[in-house]
Amino acid sequence: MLVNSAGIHCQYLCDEKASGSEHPLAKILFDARCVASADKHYLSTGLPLLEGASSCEVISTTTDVKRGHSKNFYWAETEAYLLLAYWGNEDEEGGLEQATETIYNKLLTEVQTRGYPHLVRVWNYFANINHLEQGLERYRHFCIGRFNAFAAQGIAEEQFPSACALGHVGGDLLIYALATKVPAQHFENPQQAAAYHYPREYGPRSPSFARASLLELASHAPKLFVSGTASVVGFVTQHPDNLDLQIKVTLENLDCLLTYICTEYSKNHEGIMPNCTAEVIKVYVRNPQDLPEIKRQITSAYPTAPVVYLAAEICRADLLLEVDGIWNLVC
Ligand code: 3EB
Repeated sequence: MLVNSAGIHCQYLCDEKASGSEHPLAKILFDARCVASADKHYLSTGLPLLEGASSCEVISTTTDVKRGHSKNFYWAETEAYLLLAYWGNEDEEGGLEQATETIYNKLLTEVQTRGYPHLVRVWNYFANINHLEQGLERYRHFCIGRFNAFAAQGIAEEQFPSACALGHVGGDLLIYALATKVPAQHFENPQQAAAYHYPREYGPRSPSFARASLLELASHAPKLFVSGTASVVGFVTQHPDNLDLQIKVTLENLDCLLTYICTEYSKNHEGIMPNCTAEVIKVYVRNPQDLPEIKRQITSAYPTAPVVYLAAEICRADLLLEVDGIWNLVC
C-alpha cells in the first residue's frame, strides 16, 4: 500500500456551491464578517473579496475525508492530512493574547493526539490588527500568545510553520492550520531576517513563522506553501509611503524565495531545476483604492495564476500589501 500518496489541491471556485472536488477538506469564504459556521466545512474569513477569481477557495484531496465539528472547532482528515479550524471570541476568552494562546495550545495538542504532529501552514485572521490595547499593538499581543504556546509545547524555531496574519473586518478570531504525519521542510528568505529573530523593537515576542514550507509526499509534485510576503528586507519595512515600490519589493522577495528554494531542491535532486508554478495566490490589500496598481503589477508578474484580491489590514501599519500562496515544483 502506498502511504502518503494523497494529493492536496487548492482552487478558487466560480460557484461556492460547486463541489470543486468530491473530497473537500475545507471551503474558505471571502466574506464580510468572520463567524463560526453552522455548516462547518465553510470557513468564514471576514476578508471581503475586492476582485478576482472567486469568493470561495476549496482545499481538496484525492482521498476520502473524515470530518467533524463542535462549537468553535472544525476538523477534517485524510490518510495524510489534517486540517483544523478554531474560532475564538476574544471577549469570552480573556482578550486577544489569551485567546490566541488558548487556541494554539489546543491546536498543538490536537495535532499530536490525532497523529499529524507536523504543522505545515497556519492562517490567522482577527479584527483591528493595528489597534493599540494596553499600549501594545494587537498584532504584538497575538505574537505573544502564539509564542507562549509554541514555547510551552517545546516547538523549536526550525519547526515553525509557514503562516500569515491579517486583520479582518470583525467577528471571531479565526485560526486554521494544515498538519501532516511527515514533516515539511521549512525555508527562510535569503534577503529577509527570520521573523523569529526580528529585534525587540518589533514587539516583545517575535513572530513565530517560516517563510515557506515544502511538502514532498510520494507520487505528487512537491508543494510549496508560501507565507505572507511583503515589502520587508532584513527586518525593515521598505518604502513605507510608496505603493509602487512596495509592490516591487514584495515581488522581488517572492522571486528571491522561490529561486532559492528551487536551487536548494535541485541540489538534492541531481541538479534538476524544478519549474515553480503558482496554484493559488492571495493578495491582501490595505487600501482598496490601491487595487488597480497592485493588480496591474501582480498580473504582469503572474499572468496565468489564479489570484484573489482581498481587503485586509496588514500586520505592520506601514505595509500596504501582502502576498501569499501555494506553488507546485514541477520537474
Ligand atoms: C513580515 O514579513 C510581514 O505573524 O504570522 C507575514 C507573514 C507577516 C506571517 C505572522 C507576519 C506573519 O514580517 C508580516
